[in-house]
Amino acid sequence: MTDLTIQSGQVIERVLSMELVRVTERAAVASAMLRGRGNEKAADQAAVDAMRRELNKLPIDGEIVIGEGERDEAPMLFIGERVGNRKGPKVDIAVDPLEGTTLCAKDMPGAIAVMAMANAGTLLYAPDVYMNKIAVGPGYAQGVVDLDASPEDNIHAIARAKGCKPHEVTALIMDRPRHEGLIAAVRKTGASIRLITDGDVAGVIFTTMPEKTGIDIYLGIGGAPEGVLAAAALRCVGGQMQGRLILDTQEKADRAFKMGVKDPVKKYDMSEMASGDVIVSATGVTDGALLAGVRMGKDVIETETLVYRSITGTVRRIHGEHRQFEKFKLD
Ligand code: VTB
Repeated sequence: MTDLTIQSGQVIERVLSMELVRVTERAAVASAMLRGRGNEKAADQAAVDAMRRELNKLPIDGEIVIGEGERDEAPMLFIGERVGNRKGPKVDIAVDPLEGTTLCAKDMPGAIAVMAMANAGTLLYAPDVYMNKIAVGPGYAQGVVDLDASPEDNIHAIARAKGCKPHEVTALIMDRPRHEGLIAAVRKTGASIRLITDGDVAGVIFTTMPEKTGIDIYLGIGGAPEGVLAAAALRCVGGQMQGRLILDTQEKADRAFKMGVKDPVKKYDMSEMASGDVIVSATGVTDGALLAGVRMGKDVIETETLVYRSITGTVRRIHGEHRQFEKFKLD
């Protein structure tokens, strides 16, 4: 067994966390080169290509379990694709090479490149459907909020736990017509709502650093793949999250079933979405409350990355200065 080897049940060797930083850094820089050009597809493709290239250099035997889509629709980083040099441990990989393609295309805050790596078979194989989610950061009693409780009850519970009034609570919700009722219910409590247009992986992670982001609770419906990535990050720092897939057509239910979802209405806890040792890396593409975006200097490209490890709960914020620009081209 080499230092980089993971055997099932063993700790993901920590040296790999730096390798993941490289992967999301490259994806972030590749998409940042197309930031603000109004072309979501091109920015996403650049991130996908860079991420795939870097993943394939890693000493792992990886399988994409959360990716860019199904095999026939997504030519790269599709669900089931094998990545890595096959010489290392078997791992599950979840990727969102450019989370917030619209944010990147419009150079709006909050686009990130993000991925998670875990022991094989430990990440939820979520189909590309919506997920109803609720999340709070660390420091609360287990079960303080619940996906099945009313928004009003959840806001009051958080206020009680914080020892404050509901109007001192801030919830983060995606700005969508489907959230009209949710938004009205939260507003009725007096709580403040920060609406975001996209990017709820970062939105959920905001709850883990309320002193920096001002967010106490995430509520609402976003992508299921994004839910698993967020759950993986939260597991590392000890927040709480629940999610339920929205399988509102037979086609979605069938697709989920094929991916192993036996109970279509199951409420997943964070530790069921990411049950093994996991490493999560996220690099900023555009500036945001979580991470600074890529800075394109004349001689230096700067990146900011957060890397999380569940085994120790360590979070590192890594400032990268990249000087060999040719490295960001095809290699
Ligand atoms: C969600 C959210 C993502 O896109 O998937 C969203 O989780 C799509 O939702 O963070 P809509 O269909 O309502 O637009 C993101 O915001 C970005 O990929």
